[in-house]
Amino acid sequence: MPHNEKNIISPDTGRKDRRPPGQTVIGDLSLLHFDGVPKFDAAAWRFKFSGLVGKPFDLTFKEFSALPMVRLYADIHCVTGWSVLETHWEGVSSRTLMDMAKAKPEAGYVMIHSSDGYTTNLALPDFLREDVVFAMKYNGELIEPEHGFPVRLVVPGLYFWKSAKWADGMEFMKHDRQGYWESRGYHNRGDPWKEERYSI
Ligand SMILES: Nc1nc2c(c(=O)[nH]1)N[C@H]1C(S)=C(S)[C@@H](COP(=O)(O)O)O[C@H]1N2
Ligand SMILES: [Mo]
Repeated sequence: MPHNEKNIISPDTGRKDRRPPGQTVIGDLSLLHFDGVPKFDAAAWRFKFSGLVGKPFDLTFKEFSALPMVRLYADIHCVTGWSVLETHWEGVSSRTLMDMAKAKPEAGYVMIHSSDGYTTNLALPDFLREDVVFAMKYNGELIEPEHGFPVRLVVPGLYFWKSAKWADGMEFMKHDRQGYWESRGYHNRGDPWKEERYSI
């Protein structure tokens, strides 16, 4: 993996109290997904750019793996009440992929798609925060299959359901649309510092 030497420190790690309201700090990520772990086939895998982009296109696994990588230091907060502090990730910045996408000016939202059928929606200002990374490594190792190998989105500033595992596409949208959990009662945005847990 090429490396542009960039180290990103998630701004929330600079807070005096790094534990958001109602959260309990645990040692490592628990495991949560709505369905099984999708099979990965390096030759067939594609990362897809769709919706309001100049022209829809895909990256192969080889092409994705050759993109410039950054390191991310961040805390993770799950809506079910656990937090993991001091996690290390390595991957492609959302801003790098945004530049490649050439999204149309009317695009205001992005839907992240995953190979297990999972989706999650983000407003572009949240998606383009400096600490949003499509990670390939967690704590120095390739991400384990059940935690999202080969590529998992990490959005430290929002509850962890926004951090789509097995991410394989970005769809740019003019109007917001709800993803898997957002359409099942989770909050549309999910800021842990405001306890935006559920919408019902
Ligand atoms: N593709 C996919 N990504 C997903 C999910 C899922 O079901 N499918 N679950 C989300 C939820 S609700 C949580 S809490 C985290 C859990 O990540 P972990 O299993 O690595 O701890 O993944 C998020 N990303
Ligand atoms: Mo979750």
